[in-house]
Amino acid sequence: MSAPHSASWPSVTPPWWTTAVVYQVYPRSFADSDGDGIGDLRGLLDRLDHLDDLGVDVVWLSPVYPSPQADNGYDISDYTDVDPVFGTLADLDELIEALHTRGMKLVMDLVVNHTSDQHNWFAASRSSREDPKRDWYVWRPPRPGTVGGTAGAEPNNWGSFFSGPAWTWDEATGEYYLHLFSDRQPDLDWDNPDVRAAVHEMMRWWLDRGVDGFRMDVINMISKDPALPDGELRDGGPLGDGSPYYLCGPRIHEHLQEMHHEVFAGRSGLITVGEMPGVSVDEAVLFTDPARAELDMVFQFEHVGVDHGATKWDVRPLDLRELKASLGRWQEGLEKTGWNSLYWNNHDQPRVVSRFGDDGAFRVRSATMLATVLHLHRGTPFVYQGEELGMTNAPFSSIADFRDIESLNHHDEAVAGGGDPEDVLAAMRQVSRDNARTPVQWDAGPHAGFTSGTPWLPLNPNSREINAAAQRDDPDSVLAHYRRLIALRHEQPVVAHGDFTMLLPEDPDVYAFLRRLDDVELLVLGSFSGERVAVVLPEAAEWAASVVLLSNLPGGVRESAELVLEPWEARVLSRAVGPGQDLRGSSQPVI
Ligand code: TEU
Repeated sequence: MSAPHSASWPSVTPPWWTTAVVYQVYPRSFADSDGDGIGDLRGLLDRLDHLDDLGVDVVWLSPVYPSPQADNGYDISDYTDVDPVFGTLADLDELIEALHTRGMKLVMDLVVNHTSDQHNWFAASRSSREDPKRDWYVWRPPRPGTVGGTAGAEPNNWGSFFSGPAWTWDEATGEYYLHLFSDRQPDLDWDNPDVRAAVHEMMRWWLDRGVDGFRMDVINMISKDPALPDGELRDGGPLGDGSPYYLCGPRIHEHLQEMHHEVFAGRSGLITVGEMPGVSVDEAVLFTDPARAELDMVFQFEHVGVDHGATKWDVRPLDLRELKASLGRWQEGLEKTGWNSLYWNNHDQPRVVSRFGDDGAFRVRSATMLATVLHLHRGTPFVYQGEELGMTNAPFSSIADFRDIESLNHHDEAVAGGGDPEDVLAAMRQVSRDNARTPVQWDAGPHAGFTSGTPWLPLNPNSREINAAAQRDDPDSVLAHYRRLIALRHEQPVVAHGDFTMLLPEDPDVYAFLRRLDDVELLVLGSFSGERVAVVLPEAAEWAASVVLLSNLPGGVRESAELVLEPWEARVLSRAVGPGQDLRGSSQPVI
């Protein structure tokens, strides 16, 4: 077999993470060892066999740092310790070692656009205008001619991600502080070199402790336009969209290059991924160009916005053509330089089988189809806990079932603004982040084996049917299919490094593409339909003698030359191509 090559690394061996699969653990909902109803590190340590068995290479751990938990740990009050609700630093050290012993790596969540309002830094900063840490955060006086603390006196009109203005008035010191998320999450001022140095030092401390990299929370928001201009008004309301002034702001590349130099340079075996709402393909190329030494990959948001209307709460039906156009554009844009991450799910997104699949009659089939399509793209796939079991959205019955700050604030705001509470709840059932956060379903027992106590968020009642124990030895399970997909990436260089060509962009039901590396070509087909569909491929004849590498039909691989797909079928075909043939199998030589 020829050595894998890649356009991004033409003359060197591609980095290890180009063939890796990452598994995200949201610790609160993963496994509870002590019966308090909240998952913890010892719970995770007890379940490492599950990850080993799946075959993943990396675990990304959502925040376990001390936190008042206003945003489930994305509000950190101490960057160099572990919250007692999750365990101790010693437990974390044990986790690092246990993962390393099993050949897996650990990625920590780095949340440094903001801290908790309970962080010492913010306590000092808000203590007085003269405090040395005052300018570690973004403080501003009221808008000229207004009285601080009254409506409209905010320094600008930006809205926050979690409803309401992005500014909170501090009566004691007579200024406002900026928070792009909740008022419990004040934004750090990255223009201040002391802030940057403190973050770099903390990151080195974790790497020295043995962690293998970071997933960087909203890292494209750290550089703000220093003028903090008003944004365009949203829907006629008083709040404006500040995103042009804080997404990929003026010093973002400088900050990331400095971070790379201060933290990562001279170390090896690491992985960095920057979470970047609103990032464009062109920006992503810059962030992930190895020659620029910024990040290894980014999480972009375009493909998880295809079913959004004016906001995420206005859900639109999926148009498969839009999804293909988006993911295809990212494949193409990062083909020569840079690298993609691939994901359907994380702790902020509704469950993909409920969102883009059919979580009723075709749950297993559609979950495995979606997994196949995603994992056969070029990039590093991320699996979110429970996705490998085909876990679904939850049937929340009332507002009392929700816990997420974004959902609760949205509900209050929408209902106060005259929205029908039933309509507001209906949208929340579809898109609330709590859908992703119901506890992992380990077995058919009480609380699905997640806890012996009362779970912090109700379990999905379908845990009796959908759980890990039921799937472990079933070759037709979603779990077994994820195992096969992960193995395929490890074993077949074409999956990790092959070129990507989208086919049938206008087909409303079929997702089809080619992958090609040297003399191997794959045809990947996925049906997004509950009916049988014919795949009308001009090149169909060339695939008549191909091998079925992977299928999601019961019984697995089967003979299948006819290009008709069963409901929600996924099929990966493989064929050998001569060196003189181009991607579409014509006899023209490749230039
Ligand atoms: O999320 C970034 C982000 O933009 C979120 O607002 C996300 O897009 C939103 O939930 C979708 O509606 C990160 C974390 O992943 C999220 O859990 C945190 O709440 C947020 O940052 C603040 O740290």
